[in-house]
Amino acid sequence: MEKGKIIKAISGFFYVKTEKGLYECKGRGILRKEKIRPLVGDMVEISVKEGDKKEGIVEKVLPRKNQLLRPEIVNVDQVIIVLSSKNPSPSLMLTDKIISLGERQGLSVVLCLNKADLLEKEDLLIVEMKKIYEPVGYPIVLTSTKKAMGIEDLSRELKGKVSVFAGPSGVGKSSLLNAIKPGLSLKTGEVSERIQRGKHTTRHTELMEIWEDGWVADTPGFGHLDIDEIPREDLRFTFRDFLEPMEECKFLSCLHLKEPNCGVKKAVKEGRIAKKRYEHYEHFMMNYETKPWKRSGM
Ligand SMILES: Nc1nc2c(ncn2[C@@H]2O[C@H](COP(=O)(O)OP(=O)(O)OP(=O)(O)O)[C@@H](O)[C@H]2O)c(=O)[nH]1
Ligand SMILES: [Mg+2]
Ligand SMILES: [Zn+2]
Repeated sequence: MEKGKIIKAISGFFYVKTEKGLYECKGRGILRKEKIRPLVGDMVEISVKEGDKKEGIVEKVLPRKNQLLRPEIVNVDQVIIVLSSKNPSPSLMLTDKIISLGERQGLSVVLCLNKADLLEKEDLLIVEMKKIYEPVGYPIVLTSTKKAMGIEDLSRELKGKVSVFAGPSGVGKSSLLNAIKPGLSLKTGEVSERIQRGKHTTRHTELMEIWEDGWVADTPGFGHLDIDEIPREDLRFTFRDFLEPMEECKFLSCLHLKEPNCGVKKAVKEGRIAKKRYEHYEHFMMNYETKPWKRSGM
């Protein structure tokens, strides 16, 4: 039996990296029966087929540390949220969604604002994002693959961790990885002029060991994310900037919406919580309310 890590999964095949090299594997039938679907990032045990073709069978999936649904990957330490400053323009609402989903899985979060070459250095967008996210504790790295800017800074954030690049199609996730490690030669694609959206060039999540102590996953871009996998009552705990002000709420059960004597709303008023962050929280909470059938067990 060999131990390894699934780095890619394509149409029923799992590519498992072991100390003895890369094996193309099928899953053992029992896994399907037990409803265990091996995923990229999984540590697995494989039995190796005889012969020199480097084929095997995934026999066992070891316990997972965490799991993201979109992009689908397990056992990561950190999410790098990649946004582009233009073409397509960034959505801070989507950013806050990814942050909450990441926080829920215990991941650290780094924001990467790519295509910085399309902005002035002190563009309002940069100023706004720094003002909102840096005080919460999320670093923002400005990058441009066209001007080879910020690539070192981004590389530094990746050292010693398993990171997943997440963000819309066309923001430059694969381009950034190519800039960080030119040998990767990942496929990149144009952004559609007409609708200002990427063309979903990357089709599969792939984990790459870019240094001895750093793994990174390139992933397909997504347009839409559901926050509903977080129970509504728990969403407040995924807003890190709410945690301290929350201690002043009169009610432990306070959801920071219409309740009296709410520490979070007070902090928003006093500027200790960014208004945008609170607005997004409120928006997410209202959206759960309009979709009651999605709530637990219904
Ligand atoms: N101006 C500018 N364009 C960039 C930069 N980085 C990437 N691009 C362009 O943006 C387009 C999309 O890049 P990709 O790397 O394919 O984007 P992606 O995020 O991997 O997209 P998907 O795989 O579809 O999710 C390409 O045309 C790149 O040349 C940048 O820093 N500045
Ligand atoms: Mg890509
Ligand atoms: Zn409150």
